[in-house]
Amino acid sequence: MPTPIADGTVPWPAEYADRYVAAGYWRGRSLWSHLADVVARTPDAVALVDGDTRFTYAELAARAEAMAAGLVGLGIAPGDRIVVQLPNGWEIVVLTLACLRSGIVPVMALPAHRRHELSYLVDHAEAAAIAVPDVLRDFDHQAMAADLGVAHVLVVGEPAPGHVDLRALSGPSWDGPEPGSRDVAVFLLSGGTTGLPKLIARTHDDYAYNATASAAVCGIDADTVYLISLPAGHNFPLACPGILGVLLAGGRVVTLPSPEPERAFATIAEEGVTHTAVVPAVAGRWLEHAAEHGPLPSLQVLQVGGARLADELARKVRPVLGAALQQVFGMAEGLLNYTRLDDPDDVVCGTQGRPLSPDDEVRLVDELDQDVPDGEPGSLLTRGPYTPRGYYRAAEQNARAFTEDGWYRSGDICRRTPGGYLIVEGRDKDMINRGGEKISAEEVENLVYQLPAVSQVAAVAMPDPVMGEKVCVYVVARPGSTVTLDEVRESMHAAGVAKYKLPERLELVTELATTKVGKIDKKALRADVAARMEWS
Ligand code: OOB
Repeated sequence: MPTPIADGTVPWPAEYADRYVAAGYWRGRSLWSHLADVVARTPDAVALVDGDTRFTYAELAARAEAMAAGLVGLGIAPGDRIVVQLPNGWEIVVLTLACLRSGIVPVMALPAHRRHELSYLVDHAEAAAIAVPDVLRDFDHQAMAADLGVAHVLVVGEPAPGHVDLRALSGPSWDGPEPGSRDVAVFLLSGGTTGLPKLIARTHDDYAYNATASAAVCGIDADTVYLISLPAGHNFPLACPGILGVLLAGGRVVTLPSPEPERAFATIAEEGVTHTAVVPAVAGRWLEHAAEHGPLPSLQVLQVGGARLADELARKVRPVLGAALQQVFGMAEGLLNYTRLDDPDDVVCGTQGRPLSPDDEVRLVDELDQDVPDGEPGSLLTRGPYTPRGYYRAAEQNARAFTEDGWYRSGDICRRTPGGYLIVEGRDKDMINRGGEKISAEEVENLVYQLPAVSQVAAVAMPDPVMGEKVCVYVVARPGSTVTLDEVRESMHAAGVAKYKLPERLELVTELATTKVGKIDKKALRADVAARMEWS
């Protein structure tokens, strides 16, 4: 029997929960029940578009209910976990909704993940099942999944013997109870600062608020056509407002497997897409594409977040794409900041927004956790109605990542403007942000230490004009040995690590600079690699 989820979560203290209920943020209902309202109101409106596949709200709900029945029929019980590793398409939407209906909890992995990441997720979540594509971009996900020791492998595509065809999965109608509003709705993955990723348990109450309040500040309604092209397992395209926020507002979700500009522009034009979300690296590519091929007439709002958007790029969005920019500074752990659609240009282009909820608490503090004055950079701490108080089954990490009174230490260094907007200046967490994908330096270092010739290693961010940052490793080799970038990449690849985490530069050095207290001086290494790149 898997551990009951409630044994591994850190609930909000009762006084806060009561306050969030009283303020109307927590509505005491499951995400499914909110969707059911929309289905009842507009059963024939188109809810979901994936290429030639189009589902109305009634069809989408019927599919999700049938899939929920099929999952339960396989013996997967409410409260069990499914690791979801599907590319964008109707299947991931239906599976997620089937989970929200049944109380089975999806663990949102990414298509880029490999054996190293997935085996950890399967173990840590004690997953009963995994959902994968068959072969995607020449990689055999189904074969990988078969080796993970999970009871059920659900496949989009031709299932191998013993595996289940997810698309055909349905069961005799099942009318089990909906999950409770304080139950966990989804597990998101943390951005990665520790050796192993952490799971973030988002409840129905908090995630419904996250999605609906986000939809409100993005101007989402029944006329919205929202394109999802970032991996749907990320919080941003899933619920900020993303798939869930748009469906709960009665709008239309259009999915694409990637934000590649040619196809994205064609889809936006064909489907009359009004809103979409991208990371800065994609915004840059779209701006280049639009400069050559023209703007996107239907697009009203381009949300950009996940990494710092350069002010120069921000200023180009309106004139080049013809859409309003909305900056989003968010985290899977909760807190979301948005610029508002009626904010003046200098706010929209020069800040990363302000908190979504009146009850988001944000502190900017110095090394001693003392508040810094407005205008000064400080480390961001937060609590609020959609920011859980701890990671799932991670007591040791929680002691570091959360203060005793429940503030989440985001590791982001921000300044606050007099108007209450945040500007992200940097970070004090050991993470590399490669085009919005977060890579833990510690995780990379642990993997590089597997090479016998490595005596010492430090992974740091190096600047990259397209991705923003990439991974560079500084390596001290053992006496008489040497280490190459190819060897490092090959060994990580052989360990089944996601490709985006592989270092893209290696500096062989005789020693690593240290700080006064004897820690590796990563700041000095980041400055060193930036300088080396300028010269080369
Ligand atoms: C989003 O979520 P995560 O969990 O992948 O990453 C969170 C981290 C933040 O702590 C910050 O370091 C960075 O990503 N970040 C930004 C940013 N948005 C996120 N840094 C600078 N400027 C921004 N606009 O990335 C995420 C979750 C929900 C909505 C949007 C993004």
